[in-house]
Order: sequence, then C-alpha cells, then structure tokens
Amino acid sequence: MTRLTIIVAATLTNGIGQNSRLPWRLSKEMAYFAKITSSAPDGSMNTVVMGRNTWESIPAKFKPLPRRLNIVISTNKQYELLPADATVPAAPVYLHSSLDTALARLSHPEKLEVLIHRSFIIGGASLYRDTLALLPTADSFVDRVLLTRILSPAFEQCDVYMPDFLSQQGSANGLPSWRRAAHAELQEWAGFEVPQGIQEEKGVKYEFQMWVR
Ligand code: FOL
Repeated sequence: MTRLTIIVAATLTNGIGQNSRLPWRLSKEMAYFAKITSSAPDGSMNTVVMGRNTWESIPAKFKPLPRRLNIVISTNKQYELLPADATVPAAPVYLHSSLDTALARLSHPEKLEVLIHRSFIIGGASLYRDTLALLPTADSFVDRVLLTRILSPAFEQCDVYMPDFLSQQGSANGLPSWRRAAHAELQEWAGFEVPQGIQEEKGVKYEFQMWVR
C-alpha cells in the first residue's frame, strides 16, 4: 500500500492558481513546502508527483526539485521534458503518461533506483482530483493533506481550484472522513518545528494545517 500525501496552498474557496502560476509569493510558506517535501532519512528520498502544468510552472532554476524524485504526468505521449538546467543539482525525473503507471511504479520499489520515504502529490487541480478519488482498497491511497489555508485576502482572481476535499466526506462514496490533526501531530509527522496559528507574510494571512483520514 502506497500512502500518498497531498500538499497544497489554497484559499478559503480552494483557489490554488492564477494565470498558470501561484496567486501569491510567500517565501516562508514555500520554504515549508521545500522542507517538508525534502526531509527524508539518510539513504532515502521523497517523491513529488505532479501534473504537466505544475511542472511547467516551476521556475527553471528550481527544477527538477532538488533532493526529491520528481514524477511528471502528461497524457500527451509526445510530451518531452526539457533538458535540466545545468545549474540545478541533479535530481531524478520520471515522465509517465498516466497516473496509474506512475502509482504502479511507486508501489514497486524494485523498479526505482532510490529508496523512497514518502510520496507527495504536489498538484495541480486535476491530479488532486484524481488522487483524492482513489479508494482505500486500491494499492495507492491519499490518507493525508498538508493544507496551507490562505485566510486573507480572498484572492478572488484565482482561475484554478482544487476539489473541496472536506465536502467529499462520508461513507456514501466508500471513503473515510477527514479529521483535522492537532498541531503537535503535524510537527511530529514533519519532524521539525512548524509555526502554529495564523502566519502573516506580505499582508497575506495563512495557517499550516494537516488533515488525515
Ligand atoms: N504546497 C504549498 N504548501 N505551497 C505551495 O506553494 C505549493 N506549490 C505547489 C504545490 N504544493 C504547494 C506547486 N507549485 C515550487 C514552485 C511552484 C510549486 C511548487 C514548488 C518551487 O520552486 N519550489 C522550490 C523552492 C523554491 C524557493 O525556495 O523559492 C523547492 O525546492 O521546493
């Protein structure tokens, strides 16, 4: 069983993007993303699984995301990854033409050249939707969401939204319901101190949350 963790920063109405990029630039929030997705015991690595639009949205100087196994999904079989920027420390990148084959590879560690610690789904909207719909009986399942809730301003100009995972609750669809973990549980899982309560950067208020099911 591959447990998957979604990591996302989203407004109160679930806005996550605007004009093919993040609607905000919050350096401490981004540092949290980088730290939590990179932290792995010696000799292992985490994976970051992303859709093609998300891959293209990452600045050239940060991709492939260093110290992580990058997996990019594009259903366009002609799609090619551009050669890596030589200034970025080499990190492995795999290109897959479906979520199924990407997840199958993750659940067969012998097919990977590195030892995997945790796997993160880093977006965008369609990958969040597809992975949230996986059933607990499948061999991959999203059991955790690291949500940075952007509280204000509203960022009403967003043009990409993540699915409202908290409203997809209940046993009707065969999925267990979500529970917000206490801050101590988030820190314990992260393995480092995470700022608690409402954070403010450049006039933007947000909060680090962890949800589990
Ligand atoms: N989750 C959270 N909490 N915040 C985000 O901004 C976020 N962004 C994405 C997915 N989940 C998220 C997708 N977008 C980079 C850029 C865009 C992006 C994800 C990552 C990026 O360049 N990351 C670098 C750090 C760059 C820096 O320090 O400014 C990295 O090494 O992770």
